[in-house]
Amino acid sequence: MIHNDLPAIFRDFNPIEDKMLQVIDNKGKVVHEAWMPALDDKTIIEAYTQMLYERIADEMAVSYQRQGRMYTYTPNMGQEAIHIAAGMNMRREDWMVPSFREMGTLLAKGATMKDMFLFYLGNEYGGSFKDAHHLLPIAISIGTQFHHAVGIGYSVKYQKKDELVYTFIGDGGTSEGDFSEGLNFAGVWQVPVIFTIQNNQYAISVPVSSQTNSINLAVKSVAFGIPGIKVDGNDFFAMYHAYQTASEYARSGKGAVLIEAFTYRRGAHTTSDDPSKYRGKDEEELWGLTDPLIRLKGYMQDKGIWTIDERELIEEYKSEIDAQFVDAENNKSYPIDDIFEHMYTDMPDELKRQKMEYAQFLSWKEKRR
Ligand SMILES: Cc1ncc(C[n+]2csc(CCOP(=O)(O)OP(=O)(O)O)c2C)c(N)n1
Ligand SMILES: [Mg+2]
Repeated sequence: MIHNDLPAIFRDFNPIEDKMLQVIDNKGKVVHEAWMPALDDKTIIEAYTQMLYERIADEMAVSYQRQGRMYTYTPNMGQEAIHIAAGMNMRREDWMVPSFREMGTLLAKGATMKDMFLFYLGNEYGGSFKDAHHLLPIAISIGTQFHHAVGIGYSVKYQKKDELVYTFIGDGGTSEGDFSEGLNFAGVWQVPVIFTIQNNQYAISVPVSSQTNSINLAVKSVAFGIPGIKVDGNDFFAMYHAYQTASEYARSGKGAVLIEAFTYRRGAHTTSDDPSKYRGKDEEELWGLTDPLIRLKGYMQDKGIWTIDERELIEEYKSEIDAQFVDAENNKSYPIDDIFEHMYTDMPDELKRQKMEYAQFLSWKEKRR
């Protein structure tokens, strides 16, 4: 049962009525003052610079892949408002259980671009985020992270710890069994988990209209008895407000929340994908007008609080990110054990066999040199 003293936004934006929480329009003008989160100018500027950093890092990652210096990469362009709003609401003790398209949130949680690059370079050190606190590895198998998230949520609640769990999934991921299993578990046990569906309109080439017959994705929360809300995912203020309210709700012991962040994947699914095969330029241009960076900058310019030389800042970011990439490129080796350990306390025989086979393969390769 959903608690009666539900925060107002969950009533005012009831997903059954297909309403969407929005604070600013495409130009950054405030259209719903009532939902504007109380943030000082410094925090707003900080949010924009974090979004800009993620955008630049993303562009550079695509470029390294195109230069043949990195393997497949999953671009984040267009989804930065979600990532940074989530990151800014997370406390050190909160858990982040990622999917694979939340780079800005990972950075906010203490991962570095070097960690990200190592992951995309196929290095076992990448993606384990050993130096970040309460950050789980990237989950490529769609939906699996939901089980980990609710398991941690259960443990946190059982131990009466003041910790929240944030987890992410894509629109396509909502068709996986793990999605429903995770939400059902969260509803039954009222675990402190904040689920975000990044509805970026596509699962590779499959549009969300072919993914579900529901009026939206937030409405799926109703069946599991947890509050849900659809939010303009390209509106930093709306996302911030949603995360702030959801985290207060979950922290007060009332259980989980489902947020559908309505957004658009402006780039390709991965660097091996060509979106022009399944969507038109017109659609891309229309969504381009809702870009989260343009909107937040519009807001700051209207208010006269954006005085930084952006070109200079971008150059600064670029050289810092490039240094981290070169560092990752030069950090190629890792112990073979790292590939096979960390999953089981006692390694099963099948894994032991694979490890031996791989060691033999490496020594065969070495001899051929
Ligand atoms: C269990 C599983 N099935 C299939 C895939 C291949 N796959 C990788 S990404 C993807 C689409 C995911 O779409 P969505 O959930 O909308 O997330 P997005 O990529 O748009 O962020 C698929 C089918 C996978 N990684 N895992
Ligand atoms: Mg998607």
